[in-house]
Amino acid sequence: MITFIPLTGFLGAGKTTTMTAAALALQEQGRKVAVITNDQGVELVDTKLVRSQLDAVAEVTGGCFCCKFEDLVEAIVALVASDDVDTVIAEAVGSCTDLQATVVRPLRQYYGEQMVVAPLTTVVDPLRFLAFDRAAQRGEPESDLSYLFCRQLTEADVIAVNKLDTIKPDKAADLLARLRTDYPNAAVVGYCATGGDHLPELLGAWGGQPGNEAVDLDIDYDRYAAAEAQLAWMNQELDLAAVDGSFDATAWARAVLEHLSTWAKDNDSLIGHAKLTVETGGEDFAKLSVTGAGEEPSLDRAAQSTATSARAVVNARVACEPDDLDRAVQDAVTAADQAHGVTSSATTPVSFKPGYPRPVHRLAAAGA
Ligand SMILES: Nc1nc2c(ncn2[C@@H]2O[C@H](COP(=O)(O)OP(=O)(O)OP(=O)(O)O)[C@@H](O)[C@H]2O)c(=O)[nH]1
Ligand SMILES: [Mg+2]
Repeated sequence: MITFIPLTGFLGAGKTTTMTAAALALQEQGRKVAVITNDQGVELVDTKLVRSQLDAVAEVTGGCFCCKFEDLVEAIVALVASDDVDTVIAEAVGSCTDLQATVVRPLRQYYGEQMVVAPLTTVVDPLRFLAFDRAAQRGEPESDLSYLFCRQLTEADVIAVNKLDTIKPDKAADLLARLRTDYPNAAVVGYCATGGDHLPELLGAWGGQPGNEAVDLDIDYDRYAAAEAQLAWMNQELDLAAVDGSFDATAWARAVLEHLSTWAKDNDSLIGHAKLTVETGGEDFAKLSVTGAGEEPSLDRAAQSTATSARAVVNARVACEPDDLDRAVQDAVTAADQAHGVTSSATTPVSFKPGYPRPVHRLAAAGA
């Protein structure tokens, strides 16, 4: 019997970081853990980063778990068969919701003899929560993105409040208390995936009872689809070459994301998550992210050496029109090229908007 641990949560909340940290911690305890990343595109920054830290990694690409349910099952089966795995942690696309009905229940119902499905865990960035909350306090009508964010919280069996290092301890305590009151069906855990603080509490919560197993989520698919479609989606590859000698790939990546972050702030466009890897040859690569308009990029991995040539991959979800995101990234790349002595050429286009979510299965709670 294997254990399957499903993670959901808004873009950039820290699902990949949590999944990796949890996998390493569980491996220390003697478990054999694999992870599954998931995105609409095929060239995933998340997969690249996780593969540098873990052996057993699979990806479901070209759609979310609910629309690619059979691909998810195939990925689990293949991991278990080839790597002798006993635990699989999987992160859903950050703009996805209704996973109790479309993924968790179908897995329990159709594959319950082969796997135990752990409580559905929604990873939350406290600053994102507080930003949506401030808009509500100001009396603004609930945006579709805020609606989506709220559905992800409502269906959680475990609310995993990550990035506790980014807010003051008294604010963190208030937030956890408030979430416990507002979402009484969920176990609420605060932790820090990058530093590891309180991670054991999250692992412990995965052994608990799923409080929302028997509850149907009240969800309006038109609003959910509208929220998903607000976020243009980019997966772009670029070939980079130094104009003269070599260049600093980490600094180039930082310049691209800084430029994009500033553009998003000036245009009042929410950044869900913009992430970038730059491979400089062999196993060496840089990876940076930005998860809010106007925010500084965070460095997840620096390149070890300067490069004469490199290959970059950009994955971005930003609330704007796809053409605008294309132009913004192009401008950001041009600025970074000029600042760091690089010529670059994009080898793949372009941004798009995701279609209407059409889950393969959608099961009501037993007895509902
Ligand atoms: N300060 C801080 N940053 C964190 C923490 N956990 C994750 N991050 C950073 O947040 C950024 C996004 O993290 P990811 O793990 O990629 O987030 P995600 O939810 O998988 O993002 P998507 O898959 O794009 O939805 C990265 O730069 C991480 O390093 C944390 O505990 N503290
Ligand atoms: Mg991720």
